[in-house]
Amino acid sequence: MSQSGDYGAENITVLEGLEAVRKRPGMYIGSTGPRGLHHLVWEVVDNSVDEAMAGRCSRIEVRLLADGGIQVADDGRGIPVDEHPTMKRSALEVVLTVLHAGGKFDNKSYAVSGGLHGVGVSVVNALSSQLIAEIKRDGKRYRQSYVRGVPQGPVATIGEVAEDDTGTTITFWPDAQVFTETLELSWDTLTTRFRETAFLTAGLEITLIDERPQPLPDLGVDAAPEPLPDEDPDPAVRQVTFRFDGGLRDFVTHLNASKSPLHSEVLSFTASTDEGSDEPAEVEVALQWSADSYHESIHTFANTINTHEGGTHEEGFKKALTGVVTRFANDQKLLPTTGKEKDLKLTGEDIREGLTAIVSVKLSDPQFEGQTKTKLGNTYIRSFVEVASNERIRVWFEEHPGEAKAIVNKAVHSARARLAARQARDLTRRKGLLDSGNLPVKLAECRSKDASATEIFIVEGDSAGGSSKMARDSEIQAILPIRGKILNVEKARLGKVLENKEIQALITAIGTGVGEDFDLSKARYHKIVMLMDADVDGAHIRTLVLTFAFRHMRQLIEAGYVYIAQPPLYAISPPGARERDKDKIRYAYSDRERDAVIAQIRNGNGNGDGNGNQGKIGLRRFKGLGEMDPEELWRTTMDPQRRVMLQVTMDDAARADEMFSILMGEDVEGRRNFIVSNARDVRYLDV
Ligand code: 0RA
Repeated sequence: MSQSGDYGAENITVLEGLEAVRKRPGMYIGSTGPRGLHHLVWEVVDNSVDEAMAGRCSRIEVRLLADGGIQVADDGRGIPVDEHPTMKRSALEVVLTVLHAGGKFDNKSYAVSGGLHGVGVSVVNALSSQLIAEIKRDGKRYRQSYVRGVPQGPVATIGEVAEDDTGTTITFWPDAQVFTETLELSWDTLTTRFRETAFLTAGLEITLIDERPQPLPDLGVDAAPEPLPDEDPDPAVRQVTFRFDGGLRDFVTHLNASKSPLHSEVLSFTASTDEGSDEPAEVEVALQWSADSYHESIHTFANTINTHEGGTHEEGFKKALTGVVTRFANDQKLLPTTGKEKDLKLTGEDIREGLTAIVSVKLSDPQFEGQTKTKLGNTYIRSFVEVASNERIRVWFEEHPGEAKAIVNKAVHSARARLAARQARDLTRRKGLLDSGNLPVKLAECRSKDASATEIFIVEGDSAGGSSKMARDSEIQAILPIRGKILNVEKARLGKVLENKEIQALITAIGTGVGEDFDLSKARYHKIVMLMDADVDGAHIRTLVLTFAFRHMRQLIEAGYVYIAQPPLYAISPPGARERDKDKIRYAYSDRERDAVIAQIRNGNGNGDGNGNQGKIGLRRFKGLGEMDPEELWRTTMDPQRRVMLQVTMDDAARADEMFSILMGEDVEGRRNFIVSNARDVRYLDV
């Protein structure tokens, strides 16, 4: 509390507020794990994005500093530094210390705001061991620094700049006392989010620069590890810039990159409520059907926040789409009127088969509902989006009759396939192929029949299946080995998917059924664990299984039943420790961790021999689960008392689905590269 000046009532309130945040960080940022850590970055960047949405900022640069700090710089107007009339302190200090002040302390500044998960930068400040704000405004450069939310002095003028040079730079160091689990930000999580933000804010340029030290090159270990297949061979500073002048149209084109469009032009439009409306809102939509895709992929956003659980904007859009296409089909007499198909009707799902769409709304008072607070609840948005979409899609259909007919024809095909699939499913059901009475032969069942206590490990290949069978606790752990490439579920309808033996085994073992027949209460295990090798094939098959679950067994993910096991990548034994000195072996789950463990042993913090002996450190790399003996697999990965597993969230599943759609094109090389560069990311899937 080195700040000069008196501490009046406001100060006490402020300190109490920050104290509350430090006491219960989870209440403000959800968790103190990796998710909460990333939340800090979103919070700061979203403030700059707000400035961009107000049309006042065109570039944001995010820098991951070598010392663990995160720097977010924008070229907006700069947070005002003049004295706030009631708070008797600079506006900057109010933003950084008063809960919920955010960038919106001056309500007129923004019509809409994305910082809506929106706890405000003051929360970031409270949870940072240090934070420095630098503002360029009115020809001057200002600076103020904080320690755990407490200002270290008033705002200081530290230099001059050109009158038109403005912007805000916030640099913060997440507090190790708060984020005890990890301080490591995931490159892939950050780039995914920033790419999305850039798509949603056309013209905004977002750059991410990673200055963190890369894994140490020479460790002097006895066996220098060859690079993993997913390891960047040139660990230079990573940097990427996202900017999409086409906004949502570019987003749709990106998502459909590996597909064949049914119509070349992306259908897109924007609409806003009338000037002076009580409930001002804007909607932006882009959509395109693909000829060779059989599922729908609708992504919705409210104030740039991904509304994974949908909500009123999605409902309004779907209703309009079904209405317009159905009316067009009827008016143009495109539906069969004779023969055994004369009663064929198009459902919304038929119409959305092969559709990729983005619906983005902006509004001033978004209500977020649902399990993960990612479902938009404002009812007026439903009719606003519906009316706007109705009109604009109808006009596009009238102006593009050829394309419109192709779209309707695709829907008719889908309706036929839906009826055929129902018959196929009935048949499959009659044959009992998906019944739990008919458990797959490859399943090594557990003894307990109490679903809430049991787990099933889905493992890849027979040899991994063998070790995990020996490793497991057969009372509560079942093993289902599945073979290699199960099936490309991207380009197949459910009916076709169900013919696949590996998929059948999976469904039967889980017990819930799929699609319309899904019944969560029939789940035979409450933990469904994917246990795959930490390599490209493992990542591939995990993505396949996740995508299948996302599309056809979604409630399984929503219920939190799906997990990813975390087998270690390395076993490290200190000098002198023999291979079988089990207690002394340390395990590492990433290259960085491997290096940290080795450094620790070298510095004598680990299990040295006490004589300063710098002998050889033993390093084993597990190329696959098959290389671990059963006891080791149990100890590191399967033992409920010791293992760490990632619970798959809808976010992860949606991302896997998206990744999958992009991957499954004909471009095999591009696909391989994508999997390789993302394989590492599975470790952060809970973010
Ligand atoms: C309120 C008013 C004004 C700017 C901002 C907030 C602002 C906040 C942030 C947070 C990160 N970057 C930001 N950039 C700007 C300016 C009002 C005016 O100049 O008229």
